[in-house]
Amino acid sequence: VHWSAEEKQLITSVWGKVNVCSWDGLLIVYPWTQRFFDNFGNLSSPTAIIGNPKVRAHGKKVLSSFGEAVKNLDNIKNTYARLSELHCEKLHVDPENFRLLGNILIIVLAAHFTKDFTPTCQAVWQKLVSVVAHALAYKYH
Ligand code: HEG
Repeated sequence: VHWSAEEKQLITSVWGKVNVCSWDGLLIVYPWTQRFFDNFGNLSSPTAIIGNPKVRAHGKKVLSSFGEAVKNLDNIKNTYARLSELHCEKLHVDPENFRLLGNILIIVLAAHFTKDFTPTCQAVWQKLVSVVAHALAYKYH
């Protein structure tokens, strides 16, 4: 993929300012995604999910890993090669889940930035989450 200077700027400006809670959103909005985390303890309600320290720790891990894409926009596929293998071979996570998470991330950004999350800004974020989901699915077979 090619990123214009404006696109890069829109990505880094938004990412730098937000501390996202998309991981909670994934487990709340798409409850079937909880099946990968049956060792995480209480996920019985939105409040339980938001207050669950294991969910929080994992959300930080995933979102900071997403930050690697922001830092390596021109090399996203290589950045996630090892993680793609891990999610496929060891974790058995259906790659559809990467797309679901991308959508939640965009909704969280829209809710946070409201009017500043313009259609142009959304367009570049749609592109980014789709490139990330594609990179994470790349090593699946
Ligand atoms: Mg994944 C572990 C990144 C989406 C399920 N995920 C991890 C780890 C990272 C990561 C960095 C730790 C790897 C390690 O221990 O070496 N995950 C990551 C990214 C994204 C993503 C960047 C999407 C942007 N993960 C994702 C989704 C699911 C999932 C959507 C399932 C719904 N991840 C998953 C599981 C583990 C990881 C089950 C292992 C958790 C554990 O038991 O510690």
